[in-house]
This record gives sequence, C-alpha cells and structure tokens, in this order.
Amino acid sequence: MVDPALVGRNVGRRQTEMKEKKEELKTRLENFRLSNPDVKHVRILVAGQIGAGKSSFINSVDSAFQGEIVCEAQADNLQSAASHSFTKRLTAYRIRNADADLPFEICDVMGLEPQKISECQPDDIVKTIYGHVREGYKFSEDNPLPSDDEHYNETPSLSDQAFCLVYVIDANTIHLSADNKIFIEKLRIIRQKISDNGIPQVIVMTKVDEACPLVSKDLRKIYTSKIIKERMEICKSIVGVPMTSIFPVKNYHDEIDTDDDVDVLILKAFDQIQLLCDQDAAVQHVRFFRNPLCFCKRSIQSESCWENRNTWPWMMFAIGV
Ligand SMILES: Nc1nc2c(ncn2[C@@H]2O[C@H](COP(=O)(O)OP(=O)(O)OP(=O)(O)O)[C@@H](O)[C@H]2O)c(=O)[nH]1
Ligand SMILES: [Mg+2]
Repeated sequence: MVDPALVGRNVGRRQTEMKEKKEELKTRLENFRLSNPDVKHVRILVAGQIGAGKSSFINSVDSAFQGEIVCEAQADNLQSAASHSFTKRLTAYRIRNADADLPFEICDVMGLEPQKISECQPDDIVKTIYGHVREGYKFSEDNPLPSDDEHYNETPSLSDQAFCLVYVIDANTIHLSADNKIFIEKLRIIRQKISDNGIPQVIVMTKVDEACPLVSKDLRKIYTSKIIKERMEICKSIVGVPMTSIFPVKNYHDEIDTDDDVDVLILKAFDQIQLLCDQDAAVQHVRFFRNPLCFCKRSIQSESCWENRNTWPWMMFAIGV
C-alpha cells in the first residue's frame, strides 16, 4: 500500500522543481542582451504545414513569458485539417514579459499547402528568411512576391533577416508520410535554397498531447513516450535535422491558465533557438554586412540548456512506456 502522504510530497516536490526550472529558463532568456546597436532584435521565422500550430507556438512563447494566456497571433479555431492557411500575412510578433519588450521577434507566415506542387511558397519563405519581405505582405499560393512590389525590400537590414528557421511540425500527422509528399518536397526546396547560408534550423514538434494518450494525461511522460520518440525520428528523416534540434512541445490552445509543465517545454525549445541565433549572429554579419562589429551576446553565458537536454529524455526513451 503506497503511503498517500508520500505520494503527495513527491508531487509537491516535482511541482516545485518545474517552477524552479521555468524561472531559471525565463531569467536566462530575459537577460539576453544585444551588444550591437544596429541589431534591434533577433528575428526567428516559423514555417510549416497548414494548421501545424505555428501561430499557437508564438502565442505559447508569449504566454510562458507573460504568465497568462496570450492570443496575439490569430490561431485557427478549427481542429480539423484545413486546406488553406488561416494565417495569410507576414506578421512579426515582439515577445514580451510582464514588464517589457524582450529582444526577440517571431515571424508568422502562411502554412505550406500540402496539395499543390509549386515553388512559389518555398520561394516566398526563403525571401522572408533573407529579409526581402516586408511585414503585412499577403502571401499567395500561386505567385511569389515580385521584386517590384511595394512589399519587396531590396536592402534588408540585419534585423530584417531571420537568425533561425523553425520548422513547426504536427506530431499527430507526420507519420502519415504518404499524404505528406508535397509538403516534404516543399521543405526540401527551402532547405536546398538556404543550404549555402548555414542558417540554423530546428524543429518544434507540436500537438504531442494528441499524438500520445499517455502524454495527453501527463505531459512529463513526453520524456519516456515511445510514440513521441518515433515521431521525432520521422521528423529527423523527413526534414534532415538531428534529434538534438527537435523539440517536442504542447502549445496552449484551449487553456485559460498557464501551466509550468507546458511552459518548461516551450521555454526549453525557445532557449535552444536563442542559443543557435546567438551563434549564428556572428556568422550573419560576415554573410550580409562584412561588418566585424555585428554580433549578439548573452549576458549570462554560463550553463546552456543544450547540455541539460542531452541528459534528459534520451536515456529515458530507452526504457519505453
Ligand atoms: N491539441 C493541440 N492542439 C494544438 C496545438 N497547437 C495548435 N493546436 C491547434 O491546432 C489548430 C491550428 O493551430 P494554428 O496555430 O492556427 O496553426 P498554424 O500552423 O498557424 O496554421 P495556419 O496559419 O493555417 O497555417 C488550432 O485549432 C490550435 O488550437 C497543440 O500543441 N496541441
Ligand atoms: Mg497561423
């Protein structure tokens, strides 16, 4: 017979640990400082299939920092698969905490349409990565942004360019790869077009709650779920990024309050994205400006989540559930 008092104590201890972890991640990210006055913010671009949870991920990052549910980026209310992207225009969202703006901006773009083979959407995403697309541009499924359009920015600044490309992938549907051929081809085109550039690429794998019933009941089972590990492996082979750059998360989608377990996963993913942006910033100045003073620096450099991450889920996946 398990002692209920002992169970209660363990639950309490775990909750405290998660709260501390969350605060540690938040503090580290809030202390991120840009050392180059020419760089106003670090820009991150999210891309992925229609309905994968791109806009919800942006809201989830904002919610984790603000400590309350934020719905700045309009997410689709329908859970069913849509054939057209709910997000149509390029919009940059500044991430802020309860007190101030943080130096991060996440750009939301239209979802990649899985039915039609065309280079148009990948082209526009690549242009957005390089900073050629101005905010407010309404993406078209058929015609890429022409260079004489008012939304075309011929001379992007460093702040207009993306420091990291985040593929947002739905854990719930990625295994249905037969239906994903066009989507996979579009990702391949994007990767090919930016391959010389060396921009960091990561995957945020969403909807883990829908993909695995155990994770749906207890988010901490994400560390041991065979289903989640299998879906991450599919992401790895489809997109071609290493397992260490794939972050399973659950977005806020119908909650009314934030939750430490959800926040920790979101902030871990975002912390790693920032770390990669930071490393990329030094390369970016050579790539675009040849200005030796261009770089960003974390004010707290000490421990990185990267090392932590290598120890948390991977060994435990071997145990299986
Ligand atoms: N259960 C669950 N639902 C989610 C999650 N993330 C997003 N959703 C839901 O999935 C649907 C699509 O989410 P969006 O954020 O609009 O997806 P999107 O990628 O921005 O879609 P488009 O703008 O149409 O390309 C919405 O109904 C969300 O509430 C998640 O992690 N878990
Ligand atoms: Mg959207």
